[in-house]
Amino acid sequence: MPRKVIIDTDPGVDDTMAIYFALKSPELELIGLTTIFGNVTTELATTNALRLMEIAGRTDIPVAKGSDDPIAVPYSGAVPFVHGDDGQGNVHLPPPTTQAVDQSAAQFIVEQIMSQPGEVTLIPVGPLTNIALALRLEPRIAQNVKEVVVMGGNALGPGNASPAAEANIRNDPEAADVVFGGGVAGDDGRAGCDPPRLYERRASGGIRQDQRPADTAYRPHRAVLPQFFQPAYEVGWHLHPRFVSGGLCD
Ligand SMILES: [Ca+2]
Repeated sequence: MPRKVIIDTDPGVDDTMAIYFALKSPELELIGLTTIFGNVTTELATTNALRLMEIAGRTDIPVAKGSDDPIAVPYSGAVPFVHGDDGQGNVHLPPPTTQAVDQSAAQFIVEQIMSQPGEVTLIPVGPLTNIALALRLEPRIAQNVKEVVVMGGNALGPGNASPAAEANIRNDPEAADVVFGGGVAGDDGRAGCDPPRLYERRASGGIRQDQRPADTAYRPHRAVLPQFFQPAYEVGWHLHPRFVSGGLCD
């Protein structure tokens, strides 16, 4: 039985890879995308998410639009130098013909988790705003979600958004505070351990050194390619815990 997952996303070339990785993984059933600001505005993230489902021929998978702003402050703006003006590497594909569902991302997350208790895994690969809003809307999702696999946080290495901060947490630290303090625990009780697991490896130089040639190839966008792979790493870690080695929690 494949695991049901919701990817909360701000596509983003990197998140695009993660979403398609999930779609092609028989171990997972992608039951929805929820969108959030980050690489691009929430509006553009929603446009991109809808288009990705159309390209994949999976318009049966609902897309729910998320919050336009962090919990406490206005959105600081897109970062087109990373993923292009369109968030997809400046490929400027036609707009989607489908629309987001008539539910907010937080409402969608709550409905899915509460209607399928213990079955739904959240994979947020952007700021944690939607997850925090869902927790505020229905705190019991903390006990009814199967697992939350977060791409965020920076425990042991330099940040990618400041000398110390990782972008997804930095883009809404108040939301991260709500989520990490919200009583969400995985079925093995190791909630909060996974971002350090990833970032310890990144900080060790393993990922950066491995991907250096590709990083150079992507220089027109001045991107750091390992960041493009990290959301896919999140999905991969969920499939196979040893997909990413090392970490604080072993
Ligand atoms: Ca992302």
